[in-house]
Amino acid sequence: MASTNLVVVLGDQLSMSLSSLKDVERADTVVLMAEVAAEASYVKHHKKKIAFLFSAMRHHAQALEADGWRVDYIEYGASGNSGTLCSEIARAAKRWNVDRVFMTEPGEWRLKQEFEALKPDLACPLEMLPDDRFLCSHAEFWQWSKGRKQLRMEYFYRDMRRKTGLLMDGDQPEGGQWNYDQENRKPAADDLFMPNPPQFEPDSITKEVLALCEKEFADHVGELFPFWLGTTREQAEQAADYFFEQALPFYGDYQDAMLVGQPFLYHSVLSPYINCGLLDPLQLCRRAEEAYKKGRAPLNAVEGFIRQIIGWREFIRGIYWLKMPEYIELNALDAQRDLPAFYWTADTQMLCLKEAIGQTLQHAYAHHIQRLMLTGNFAMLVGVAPKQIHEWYLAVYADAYEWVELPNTLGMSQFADGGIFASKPYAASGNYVAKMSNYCDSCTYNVKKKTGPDACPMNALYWHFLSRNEKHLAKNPRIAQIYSTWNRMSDAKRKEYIDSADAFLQTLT
Ligand code: FAD
Ligand code: DLZ
Repeated sequence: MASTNLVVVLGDQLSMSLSSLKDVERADTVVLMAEVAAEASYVKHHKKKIAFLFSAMRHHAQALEADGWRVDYIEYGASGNSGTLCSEIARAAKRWNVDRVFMTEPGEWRLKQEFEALKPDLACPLEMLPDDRFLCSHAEFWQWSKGRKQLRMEYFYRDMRRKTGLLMDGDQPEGGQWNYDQENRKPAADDLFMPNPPQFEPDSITKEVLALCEKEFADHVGELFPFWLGTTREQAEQAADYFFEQALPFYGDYQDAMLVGQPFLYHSVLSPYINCGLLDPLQLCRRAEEAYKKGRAPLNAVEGFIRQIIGWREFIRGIYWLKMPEYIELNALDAQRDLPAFYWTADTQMLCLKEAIGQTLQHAYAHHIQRLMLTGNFAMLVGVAPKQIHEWYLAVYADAYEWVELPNTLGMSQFADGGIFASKPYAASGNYVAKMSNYCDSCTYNVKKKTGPDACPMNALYWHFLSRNEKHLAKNPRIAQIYSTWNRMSDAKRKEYIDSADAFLQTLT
């Protein structure tokens, strides 16, 4: 070999056309992939998430080899596995006596710092390349954000529509509107046909990984079996096919709906595959656009899906890299409560939370409204410390990586960043849950009652949250109206709410 390159491929970089692989020759290159204890345990990730990622990594290594790459794959139990990515890179650089180390930059600030710190310890240069699987580079987002008083996804999204040409009619949005969200708030009827994402039978690689996870991560959250996630690119494509055929047409209408026993509804359940690199987000958007053009899905569904990906997903990543490392420390509402124990067990009488957490423990999945308006809303109402709820979300979902999870949690769901990109807290009482779901119909608590031990706790907690945060929130024009309702109530009524919420909070462990 003339000069030897080591290309490091991380667990969420399972794309064949990664930037780090573009400018090197197969003959001069060793690809390093490593399953390491530090990444599996820096939060105690859901067992299914680790099994999914390790199996997807092993399958990806095979796909790279089939494509002519030489892969040095370090399994979790391999002798000499030092347990961290940095020390595995250092070991491999020595083992292969390489001249240069390349990698596509990691998705998390923490890792980027670790790799920067590794550079002086290596005998050769380490170069991090931009992750071009995203539409918007860090520099572009910084440029977009510069000088803006408010960072709002909607305006960023319009730029991404113009940039990609997705759903554009010349320089105008298809159908005359940029956003059809108003049409996307139908509650689902109990008897609606619900597609279920395809379930994949574990192959021998996955079975081996499942045995490993059962042994090594027994004390981690969540249920390993039944294991149904796809772990190859082909299976991820099958899951996408299924979504486009069965669910996309109704995706818009029922995007905010929730139903007992229905964890997936019309959501795509593609985020685990997108975030680890098995599916290409822009290609998915192009397929959705094609479905609209061929009359197979309505505009509100297709626009909604495309907005989540080129709008929210890109915007959230932009916020993460713009605001880290300070962002993770923010606690604008000074919330200090410990995360309630039932977040780890689903052992609660509140049916909405029992369902959302129960399916999370089972599938490592909950859809957006469950994350935002159930587990997120409740944590904010009771005042959970942002770092604790952040670490919970990062651990429990198969799609969770800090770059996407942190701003969604701290900013969107907890308002812990004081409104860097959300114009108001997503706070809601039981009323919202009753409107968008059928959870309340069979709940122990009565959503129509406002206070007292059998009233839905979220009703009094909602006012407790607003009352105790008045100094932070009362000036926000988007909730001024709610504060005037609160201030028009009699002292006795307000006291009843506060006492009822306090009584509930005292029972919360
Ligand atoms: P769909 O509803 O089918 O949406 C299609 C795709 O759009 C998703 O696959 C995803 O790639 C993208 N998307 C949708 N909403 C968002 C969003 N707000 N931010 C970024 N991408 C989005 N998403 C993650 O990918 N990882 C996380 O760790 C994560 N943590 C979250 C934490 C909280 C508190 C909240 C409120 C949201 C979080 N989200 C996260 C966003 C969203 O809930 C998930 O992307 C979505 O539920 C994934 O399921 P799906 O693939 O069925 O999504
Ligand atoms: C999430 C994760 C896990 C559980 N394990 C590994 C691993 O063993 N090896 C690896 O390269 N990556 C893993 N990852 C993903 C990394 O944590 C990921 O690259 C960062 O979260 C950056 O987004």
